[in-house]
Formats: sequence, C-alpha cells, structure tokens
Amino acid sequence: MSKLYTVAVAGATGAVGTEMIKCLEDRKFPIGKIKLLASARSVGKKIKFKGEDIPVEELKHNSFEGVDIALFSAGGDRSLEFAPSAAKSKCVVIDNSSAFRMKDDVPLVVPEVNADDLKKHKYIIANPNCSTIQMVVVLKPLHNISKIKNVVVSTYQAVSGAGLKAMDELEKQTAAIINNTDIPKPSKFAHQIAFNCIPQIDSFIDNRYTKEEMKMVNETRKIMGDYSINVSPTTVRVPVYRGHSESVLVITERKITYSEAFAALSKAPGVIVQDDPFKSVYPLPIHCAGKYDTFVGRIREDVGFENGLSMWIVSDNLLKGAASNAVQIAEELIARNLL
Ligand code: NAP
Ligand code: 3JN
Repeated sequence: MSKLYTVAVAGATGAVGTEMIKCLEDRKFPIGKIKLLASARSVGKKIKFKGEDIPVEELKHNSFEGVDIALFSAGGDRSLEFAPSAAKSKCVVIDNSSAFRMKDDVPLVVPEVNADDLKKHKYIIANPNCSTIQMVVVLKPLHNISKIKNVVVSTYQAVSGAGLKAMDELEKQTAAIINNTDIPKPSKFAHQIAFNCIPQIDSFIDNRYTKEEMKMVNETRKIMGDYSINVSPTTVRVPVYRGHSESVLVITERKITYSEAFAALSKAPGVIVQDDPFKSVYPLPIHCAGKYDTFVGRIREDVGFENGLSMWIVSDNLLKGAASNAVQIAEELIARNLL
C-alpha cells in the first residue's frame, strides 16, 4: 500500500485555507491524518473533511510534530513565526505568503514552470502570488519559443484575493446600493469596491508601485529563472468575487505568430485556450471559478509593438492562484520522492 501522509493546514478557516482542504479531498491527496490550525478564536469550530468533522486547533510551535507536510495560509507574520518551527521538526512547509518567496534558499514554484526547483528545498517552499502564477503558466510556453524581453500587464483582481472579510464588504455594499440604504464604509479596501475599480492592491512603496505590482516583477523573474525579463504591472481590484483576469502584452526577441502561440498554448500543461472572439468566446472569471486550470484567449499579434503578442488570461485566484498550486506542489514532492 502506498504511504499516507499527515498533513496540516494553517489558516484552515480562511478563504484560501478552506479551498486547500477541499482541494486535498477533491484531488484525493494521500492523507492519513489532517490537522486543521487557525487562531485561538476558531478553537471549537469543526470543519468537514471526507465526511468527518475535524476540530480546529490553535496554531502553536509544537503543532507540527509528526506532520509530514504543512500548507500555510495564515498570513506572512504567522509564516515567519511558525514555519521555521515546522521545518525544524522535518515537516515540509508550503507557504502561501510572501514571507519567504524571494529568499535564495527557498524554491518559489509553479509546477508547470519550474518543478525541478523543488529538489533544492530545505523544508520551506513558497507558493507565488496569485497574479504571478496564472501569468507565468502562460508565459513559459511562449518563452520556450522565443525569449520574452518585456511584459506589460494590467490585472483585474477579484475581492476574494483579499480574504473572507473583503468578500463580505463587496456583498454588503452592493446590497446597500441596490436597496438604497446607507453604504457601509470601506474597511478592507481604500475605497468603495461595489460598482467601482480600485487601482491599488496592497500598499504603495517609494517607486509609486504597489507591493502587489512588485511581487509580479520579482516573482516572475525567479520562477522563470530569467532575471532579464522586464515586467511592467498595474494591479486593479474589481467587484468580482472569484477569478483574477489579466490583460498581458509580451515582447519577444523574435516575432511569435498567432498560429505558433495558439499551437504552443493549446498543448501547454495547465492551460486551456478559449479563443474564438468572433463568437464572443474568451475566458471569463464566472466560468473559470472553481476550475484548476488557467484560461487564455483574445490572443493576437500586437498592432502597436513589433514582436508583440497580446492576450487575456483568467484563473481562479483561490485555486491555481493559491490552494491548488500548493497542493500540486505537495503532489510533485511525493512524485519526486522529495518528502
Ligand atoms: P482570511 O480569509 O482572512 O483567513 C486568514 C486565516 O489566517 C484564517 O484561517 C485565520 O484564522 C488565520 N489566522 C489569522 N491570524 C492568525 C493567528 N494569529 N494564528 C493563527 N491563525 C491565524 O485570509 P486568506 O485570504 O485566506 O489569506 C490568508 C493568507 O494567505 C494571506 O495573508 C496571504 O499571506 C496568503 N494568500 C496568498 C495568496 C496568493 O496569492 N498565493 C492569495 C491570498 C492569500 P481565524 O479564522 O481563526 O482568524
Ligand atoms: O489581493 C490579492 O488578490 C492577492 C493577495 C495576496 C496576499 C494578500 C495578503 C498578504 C498576499 C500574497 O500572497 O502576496 C499577502 C502576502 O504578502 O503574504
């Protein structure tokens, strides 16, 4: 019989953690025992896993004794505090926060792109930012045809990327506007998100970009293993519950034709091409929600830039952008005997 693993989910009650638990069950991850960890506030709650009610435990330094793999999505501060304790007890941490992503000795992995980097792990592996993950899954097959020099990307990011409270904020503001009652003040976002678009995700830094934008710049280079790729991002929050969309222009060393791009993307792992614009067929967040793949359409040879290729990329930010990429990393560790 093949080995069954003890798996912990830290942040089990959150938007990402909830999806991690569902994903482990849905993908039939070989689990013998699951530990669900969150803050002291959640102790007493139970979460269903494979038909069983599992009690939520408080995340503590000794939570990882006897645990083989821990999926972390409890925020960067918790990752910084608890991931080293887990690693010390030889539990492999797959961390969803930005806490370790740019550290030299921590692999930053999207399995379709750089699964080989996993062999360098020292018990902590980082899951990239959601906007970066869905972009690099599509960029890699194009980069294999001709080296990508520049990427110009604008994102249209769903509120679920900012957690459960952010989803609630959109719902309550929308209901208030429709029912003509007082609109609740913004709390998770800098402005009202209902019926609006906000060109700010995370906080601003000195160069006038946001942290989310700089994650796209730095993480893309590390995952693609090519520090010469220049990324020019603008990240925008839109009133969509689930599914991040991206308008992406890539400039390559030599021209990639529409047919070459279509052929390469059609056979790329984890990518589904939906591209029949004359019949209004292109990826939409409402259709991509709940799916593990990344969807690409509106592929066209760019009219404004020589050697430019433009496209529209959509994926479920809570799945491929977070939970299912993390579970895929765990699956890859088992397949490669790296646990
Ligand atoms: P969320 O819905 O607000 O959930 C936060 C989770 O963290 C909850 O389970 C919460 O437990 C737990 N938590 C908070 N404080 C804690 C503490 N002191 N000790 C233990 N657990 C604690 O947020 P989310 O959207 O799931 O995001 C969680 C984290 O995942 C983010 O901060 C980010 O680092 C990462 N993330 C990554 C991506 C990505 O792009 N890959 C996308 C979204 C999020 P309680 O319910 O008990 O408070
Ligand atoms: O806002 C989004 O759509 C994605 C958000 C990701 C996020 C939210 C809070 C903290 C991150 C992340 O994964 O980069 C973090 C973090 O820095 O850990």
